[in-house]
Amino acid sequence: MAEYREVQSFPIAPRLTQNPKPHVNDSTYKSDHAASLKNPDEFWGKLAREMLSWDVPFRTVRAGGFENGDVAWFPEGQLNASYNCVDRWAYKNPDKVAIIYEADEPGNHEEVTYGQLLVQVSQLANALKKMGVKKGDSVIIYLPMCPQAIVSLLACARIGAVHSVVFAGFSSDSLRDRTVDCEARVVITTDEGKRGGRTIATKSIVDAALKECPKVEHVIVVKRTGNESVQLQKGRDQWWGDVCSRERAFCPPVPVNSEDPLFILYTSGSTGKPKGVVHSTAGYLLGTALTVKHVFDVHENDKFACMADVGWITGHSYICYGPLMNGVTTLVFESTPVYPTASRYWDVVDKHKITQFYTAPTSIRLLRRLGEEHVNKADLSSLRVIGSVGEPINPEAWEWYNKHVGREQCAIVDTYWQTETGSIIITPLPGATKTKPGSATNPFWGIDPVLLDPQTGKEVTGNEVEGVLAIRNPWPSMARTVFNDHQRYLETYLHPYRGYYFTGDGAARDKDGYIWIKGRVDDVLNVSGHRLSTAEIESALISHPGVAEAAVVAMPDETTGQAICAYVTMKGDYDGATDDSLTKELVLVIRKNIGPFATPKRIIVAPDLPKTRSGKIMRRILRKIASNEGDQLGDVSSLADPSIVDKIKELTAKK
Ligand code: 6R9
Repeated sequence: MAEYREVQSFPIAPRLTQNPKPHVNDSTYKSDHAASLKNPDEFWGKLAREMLSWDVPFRTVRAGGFENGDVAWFPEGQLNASYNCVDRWAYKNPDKVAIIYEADEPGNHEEVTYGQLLVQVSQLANALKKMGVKKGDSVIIYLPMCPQAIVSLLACARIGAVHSVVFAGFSSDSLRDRTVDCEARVVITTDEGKRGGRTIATKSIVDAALKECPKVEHVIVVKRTGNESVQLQKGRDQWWGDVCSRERAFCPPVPVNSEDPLFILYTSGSTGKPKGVVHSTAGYLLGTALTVKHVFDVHENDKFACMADVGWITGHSYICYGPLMNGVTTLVFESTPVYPTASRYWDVVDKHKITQFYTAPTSIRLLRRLGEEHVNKADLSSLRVIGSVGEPINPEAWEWYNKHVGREQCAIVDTYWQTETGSIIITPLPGATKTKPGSATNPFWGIDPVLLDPQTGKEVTGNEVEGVLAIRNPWPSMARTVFNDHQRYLETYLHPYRGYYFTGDGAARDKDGYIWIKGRVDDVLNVSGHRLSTAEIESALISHPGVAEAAVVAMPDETTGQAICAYVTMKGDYDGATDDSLTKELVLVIRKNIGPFATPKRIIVAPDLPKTRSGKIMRRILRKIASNEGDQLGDVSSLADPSIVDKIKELTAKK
């Protein structure tokens, strides 16, 4: 624990001691957190009435629990997510900007007001209805960053349909699997995408995927580049513009039950098959609304910029739902931090006078490496709160972020959460929490985190201790199930340690009770904040005809946090490619099966893998070797063939 002891602690940021006054201070944080655990019904009941608009009020605040995985919040209530995100603000102030769309090419930006958003959402919702989409049906959204992505989410929500966004970096195979799994009949995509000056052939990826999705009847295509070679398939595909312009500009929102699903989002777990995490409506909206308001200290005229992609949970909660639930302006950013130059983020903040900025440590590390001159020339005085998410942020990156982006004036919030938690669960609050670089600090309201001994499952109490991170009590925005596989939900989250939600992360509590997240304790990798399962990558590798076995482990990487290192052995009779071209083939296999973002940094062809006598691959040993800790392997004599360790070390050392 020594490493957590002597770090510098930062006081409340100067800009948070001025106007507007922050919503929360140290004493209100503490008393509200205590109240949220002591009287959850009263605490959450009040907030749900204040922050959500209900068609039918709820009577019960909480029902069910962890034992059967039947958690329900506000169960008798009915509401509509798109009404809550759009109509409320459109009626009050139709000209207020809801979305700023910053296109890939600088200089191209568009604004969508709340009034316009209501029309666009309504038209698409009407079109979906005409295609036969009903309450409870799933719709696949395979869109790069564009305002239509937000419109699509909300249009589904408006008619009670369940959206399932597939990140537009996924391959056609991944898209196919997800489309089949959630039984979608409609897919929304673009002709092509634009990112960092490159063109992405989204429509042709959809076409390839749909060859094996017999249930899909309709594809709606947003015209992004207008490339004429992109073809529409007759009877199946239609342009977004054509589909929407035919429709009436108002669609009545369909009230759904609090517990009806709002969306499915696939995420990687410790087995090869991605899980369709299901979020419900009311609890999720409350969690995202409340965290945007308090974790980012959002006020009425703020402009919120979350640089994630809408294909991940961060985009769902902090580009779409959370900011719109607060009626503020949200940024949809199509480009990358380095296009056309490494000052792109800062130019955007400066140009739109962004007040909250939210990104991942991997981008911060990249920009730090590229030099201060890019950030120093921008006027960033509009910023008040800057956030980090996705992986542990190392203190050097935190301090750079604080100094060069926050200019030592802004609150830095290192926010810990997961696809499954729906919204932020461990985080500083800008007006309340003294921060320590690298620590996500304290639980948000309603969250009761504990550290468990991984062997005994007993709570590790007191300070200066470590364990696996679990949550003692249900909270409104937690995922309710895994689509079509409730058993897997129970086995993954609720049954490993009975009575707790298990996060899959290890954590430490320091002398002041602050929480430090240490990373996954399961077979999940975190590359640039993207979650990947080792089993998923291994099964892709094994699909190559020559590969006999594959073992994938993480290796540390200065920019991406972790990088993928794959060890493979070839079948005895394989006489195909040489090492070099084989590596290329294997990269292609992974790109096809998963997507380019899952490309390994290293692929090492080995004569064998370290195995126990019962034939289990010892990934622990490979992990050490890949992390350059090959001298700390301990006793390897129990391996089936201990001599393989030295051979693998040698191969790994060779670049
Ligand atoms: C929101 C999101 C979840 C995993 C999670 C953990 C890691 C996220 C973090 C963090 C340390 C933070 N993680 N935020 N680790 N500090 N502030 O990223 O969701 O893609 O599901 O990933 O990311 O390991 O378990 P998701």
